[in-house]
Amino acid sequence: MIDDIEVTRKIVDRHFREFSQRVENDVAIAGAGPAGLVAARYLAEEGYTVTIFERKLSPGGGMWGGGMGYPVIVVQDQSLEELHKVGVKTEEAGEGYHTADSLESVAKLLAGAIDAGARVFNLVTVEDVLYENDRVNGFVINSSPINMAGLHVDPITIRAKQCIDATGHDAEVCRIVEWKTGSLDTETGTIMGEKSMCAEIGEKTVVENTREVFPGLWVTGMCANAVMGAPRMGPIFGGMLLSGKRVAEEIDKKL
Ligand code: 48F
Repeated sequence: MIDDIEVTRKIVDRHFREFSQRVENDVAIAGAGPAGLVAARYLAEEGYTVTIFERKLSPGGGMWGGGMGYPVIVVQDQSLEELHKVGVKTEEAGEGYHTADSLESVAKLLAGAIDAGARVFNLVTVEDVLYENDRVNGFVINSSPINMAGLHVDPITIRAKQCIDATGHDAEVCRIVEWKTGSLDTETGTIMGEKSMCAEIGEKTVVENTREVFPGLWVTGMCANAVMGAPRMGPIFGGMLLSGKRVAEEIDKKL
């Protein structure tokens, strides 16, 4: 016999047990796009407690839709390994390009992060940072449905030794930190703003721009280019994957 109340109890018990284990983390990541997922996998593989908070129901960010909704992504020779490591099948397309199914890519990057031990909480929006000892020391989070409805409900807070802004084009966490502290470690001290499409430059700079922009706060993926004033790139994802790897390597040196 199935007791509906037992089903409820099992969900509530497990969720709050797991959530309670993640209120103190080694690394917290805002956004489960490709950069955040790759960073989470590498850091979790090193044995760190890593939690991703993703605003939407589905992790994966801009990768699901490939280019203009055609579910195919492109990567270059240098980043091919990052897809193969999680078992994504790729097709050689000539001149150093490779293609992959965008749905398979998201599914396997997500599975790779979870299998390595990272925890993803979806439907959670990072709306501020925990600011302690002159550094970012965690995230202030709220339920996305509460946030989207504009309800006046106070958020809750989680702590992390290092925090990553992987929120993509909008650089949402950096925007909050810029607004509330008045300064980021960029050329201008502010968010410099994403530039128009140029994959040739954007794919390189997204890796170079992956770094700590405020004590305790790192940027990865499209957020790194948005903060540093570098170009966007289209549905070519090598830079996102390599940026996720880079932020994990840099944070590993700090922890
Ligand atoms: O946008 P997104 O995929 O960022 P990314 O990992 O990759 C960029 C590419 O998809 C693409 C591109 C490729 O060349 O340029 O745009 O840098 O994923 C960002 C994720 O962050 C979530 C958002 O829903 C998405 O899944 N997100 C954004 N703001 C918040 C957030 C927030 N405040 N709290 C939690 N999640």
